[in-house]
Amino acid sequence: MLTAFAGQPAVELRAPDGATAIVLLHGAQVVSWRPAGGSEQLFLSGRARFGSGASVRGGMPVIFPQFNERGTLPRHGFARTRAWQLARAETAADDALAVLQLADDEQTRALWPHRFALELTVCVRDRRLDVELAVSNSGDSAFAFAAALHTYLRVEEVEAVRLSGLKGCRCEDSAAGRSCVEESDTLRIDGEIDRIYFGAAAPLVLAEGRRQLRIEAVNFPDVVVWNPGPERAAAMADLQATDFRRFVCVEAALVEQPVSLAAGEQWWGRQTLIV
Ligand code: TA6
Repeated sequence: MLTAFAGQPAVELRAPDGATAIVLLHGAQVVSWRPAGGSEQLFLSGRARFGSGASVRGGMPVIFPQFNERGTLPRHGFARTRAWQLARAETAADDALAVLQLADDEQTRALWPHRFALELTVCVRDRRLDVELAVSNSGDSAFAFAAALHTYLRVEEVEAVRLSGLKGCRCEDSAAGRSCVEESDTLRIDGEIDRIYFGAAAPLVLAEGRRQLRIEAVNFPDVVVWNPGPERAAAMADLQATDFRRFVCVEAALVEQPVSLAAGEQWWGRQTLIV
């Protein structure tokens, strides 16, 4: 159902079992997910900026075709700052889903000279959220891209969180500027963290007290874990100083080896969250 969220066009998904999600057309950004019988699972900053050209701080920004500053495009590419089209929204017997689309136009081609079509499918049911990104090359020459679902997971207190499933993964510690290998079974977030874990195969589990969130990904080989910590958060205009305590980003990502798509080819990747 089309609705408004923070004054912006959005689609609200409501499964028959009570699970809900809200997706902004701007950026095709999921900004809310409540599993059936549960509470909000995504963090959205009270100081988030909305509207034309904005990157909305929180929810699940879609990163495409560039990750962070690994290229010449604006940081994290342009998909998160563009208006997408709602192609379809429907409620079935046991789920609700929406499909949003973005295609190249003069502005994207001025930044990145390729013809593409993106489709984001968001599906809620019971205690799970599935988000699938499909990328098609609609032009006549190949292109390579990076992508991520930059998920802001809401937590009560970030220092109480434990993230498991990354042990043994090679990583790049962007905050410290060095390569690393994850040694711990359960990662704690006790300050700024900005790491890319490569080839993370296992499902991850984010635990906080008795709450557990399972994070699965298909075709997103990398995982980014980010929290700005107190100093960086204080310097960010679209976060309150203490907000770094209320989230950790665990991102399904395709960073180390961009995917190359020949003309007419398609790729897809999916992230599933289950409480
Ligand atoms: O995914 C982690 C990261 O790339 C960090 O380096 C951090 O700066 C963050 O994304 C947020 O980026 P943004 O452009 O949304 O401020």
